[in-house]
Amino acid sequence: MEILINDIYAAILKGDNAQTPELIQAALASGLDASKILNDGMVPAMAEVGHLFEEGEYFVPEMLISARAMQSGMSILRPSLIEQDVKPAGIVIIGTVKGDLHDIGKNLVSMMLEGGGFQIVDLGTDVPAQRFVSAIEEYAPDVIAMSALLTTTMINMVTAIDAITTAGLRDKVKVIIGGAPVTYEYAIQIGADGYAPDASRAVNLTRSLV
Ligand code: B1M
Repeated sequence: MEILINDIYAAILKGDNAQTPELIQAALASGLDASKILNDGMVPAMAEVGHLFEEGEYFVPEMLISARAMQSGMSILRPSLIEQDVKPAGIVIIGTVKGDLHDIGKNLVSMMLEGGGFQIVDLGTDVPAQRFVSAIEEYAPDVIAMSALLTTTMINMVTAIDAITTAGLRDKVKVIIGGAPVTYEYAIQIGADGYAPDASRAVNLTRSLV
């Protein structure tokens, strides 16, 4: 049993997109608990990926490859998790703000958060302020995560936070922001609850807020 968990950990760490789902299938077939596979194999593997990225041993491509293996594994594991009613670490709504079509970084943040055990609702790109509001009403998330890659669209984070406040929902969610032009100072300035410079730190930040 332990061998399978360790194998799953190793497969995700090296980003083996073919082996990861096969091993998870085998682990489930051998009677291993879905939550054990997730919490003892998959989540620690992604945490290590984040650690290696922060240490400068992994770069964005390695992180992406591991995150894809994690996602392939999740597609096998998800039905069993739902069946067992395993609760996520929290619900995160993520989107790239209005006017902005960049989604590579946002998708990476989303994948790493899923790897961290969070349930993700991805609103995509070019997300209008009111869509964040309606998504809060629909999904009751713990965190709203906004991404922007353009200096001209960063301002739409303010518009979104204002809309959330006007709707009377600001005290119901934490707001985190990120993206190449965004800074910690900007997060403070616009009244966000946090800023992360990369996908790995976005997971740590989200954990600290939930
Ligand atoms: Co665009 N683009 N682009 N582009 N593009 C940039 C951002 C730019 C810096 C290039 C340049 O001029 N040097 C520049 C912005 C300049 C500025 O605003 N200061 C720029 C421009 C100008 C434009 C257009 C306006 C070009 C034009 O049409 N004239 C146009 C705008 C379109 C629009 O959005 N309305 C445009 C279009 C495009 C493409 C469509 C061609 C394509 C996007 C494809 C896609 O995303 N599906 C594209 C690309 C690929 C880039 C560059 C080359 C790469 C961005 C990327 O994916 N990086 C970029 C130049 C660059 O960054 N070197 C550029 C890899 C990714 C993993 O990193 O997204 O930074 P990043 O995400 C990181 C962190 O930022 C952080 O974590 C991620 C991973 O660790 N992070 C978060 C991101 N979101 C986060 C959220 C968080 C926390 C962390 O919490 C919520």
